[in-house]
Amino acid sequence: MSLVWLQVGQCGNQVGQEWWELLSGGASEADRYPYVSRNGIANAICVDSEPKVVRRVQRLAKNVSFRDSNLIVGRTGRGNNWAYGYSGVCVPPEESLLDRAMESFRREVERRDCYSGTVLLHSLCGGTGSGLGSRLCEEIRDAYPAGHILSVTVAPHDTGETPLQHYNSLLSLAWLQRYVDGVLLFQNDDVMRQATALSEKKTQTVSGVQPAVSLSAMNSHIASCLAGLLCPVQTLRTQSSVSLGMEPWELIRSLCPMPALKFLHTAQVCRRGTAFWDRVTSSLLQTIPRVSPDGRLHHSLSALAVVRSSQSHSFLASQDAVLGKLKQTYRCVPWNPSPVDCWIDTQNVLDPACRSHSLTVSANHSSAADLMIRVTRRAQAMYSARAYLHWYRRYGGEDEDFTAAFHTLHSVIEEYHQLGQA
Ligand SMILES: Nc1nc2c(ncn2[C@@H]2O[C@H](COP(=O)(O)OP(=O)(O)OP(=O)(O)O)[C@@H](O)[C@H]2O)c(=O)[nH]1
Ligand SMILES: [Mg+2]
Repeated sequence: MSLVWLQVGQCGNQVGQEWWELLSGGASEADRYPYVSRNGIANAICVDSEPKVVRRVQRLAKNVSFRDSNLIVGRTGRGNNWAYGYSGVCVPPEESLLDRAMESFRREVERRDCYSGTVLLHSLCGGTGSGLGSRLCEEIRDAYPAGHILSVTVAPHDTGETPLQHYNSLLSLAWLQRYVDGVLLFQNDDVMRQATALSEKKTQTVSGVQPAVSLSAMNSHIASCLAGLLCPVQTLRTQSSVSLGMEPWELIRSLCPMPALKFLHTAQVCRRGTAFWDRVTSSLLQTIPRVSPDGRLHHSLSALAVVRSSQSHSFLASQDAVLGKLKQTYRCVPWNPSPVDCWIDTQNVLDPACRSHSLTVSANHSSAADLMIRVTRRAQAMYSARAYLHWYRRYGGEDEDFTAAFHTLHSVIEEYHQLGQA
């Protein structure tokens, strides 16, 4: 057991809730093992500045329980203000979420045979998820420099959430670039499209009526992508079939070989019945962004395909063709000698009771630069007008935080653009 799972803020905890539901819904003990101890206790810490969501996670969890000392809640939210969440300001001070979270974290690390790293779930623009999430990355990196940090980050809808969403996203993205090793980036507009497509498919066969997609359906899609990538796979088991729970760290090793580029785009297709892998691959490839709004072709540094299916033998027959198609459509850089890694498991943890199969692909992909361009442009326009800055100053936010964050994101954008010029 090597991992600590950390859910921060409303979004982090709600996505986490779907994740625990998925793991409880039929995953074998071996598939749950890196995340749930043999005594049924989740290796997780849940933090939020308001009590409601964490309490719901605890109430709804089936076949999994949480240590009471790892449920860390405050009394009031952080008002969608990154600086409020980051500062750790708390009244009374002894209830500091930051100190309590770090103390629980330390105790969790001590329970590990060998601590290898943290998976952190949070949003980019809520005060707690973005601000406290950023601060926790920094503190954990400082206290446990040898451990990995994999962030699972939800970016807001493109427009219409809060006036502070661009500032918060700017600062959180910059902190992630500095302190974590890999970022599984889910953008709410994209997640909503995918979840809508899935629910249309399901209900067409039942009633032909198109349902509105719920937050829970969106979170369930994110959790399904996470399980596709992070649950144990046969490929990484030892010869005696033991899982060491190395999937999150092997994912980082495979997808983020260069510290300058660490933002990952994930897509997934799950089907029942006989597996036709070329069709599954084509369906998945239809969902990935190929061109940026200013007409640049997207490129990838590396990609990882995870196949989960009782029909994995049929995948072996078409493996070369599938990986070739992924390499071509993700436009992997020519100088990476083995850009597409592939892991296989002989069961589909996403739908274990049925004859089903899934393909999940995560890629270090230049579409992340599109988000960063939107965020930096809008944040820059507000920053030049000095709009809302007093809200950040009130909690210790400084001009330097903003200017350094702009600089960091401009460099990342530039690095992603360079991929296309190789
Ligand atoms: N996909 C998804 N996005 C969510 C969910 N809850 C909130 N968000 C998004 O997260 C952002 C708001 O962050 P929250 O997580 O609600 O905020 P918080 O971390 O609790 O911070 P404060 O409430 O400001 O203290 C917005 O972009 C929302 O669209 C969720 O359950 N699923
Ligand atoms: Mg909140």
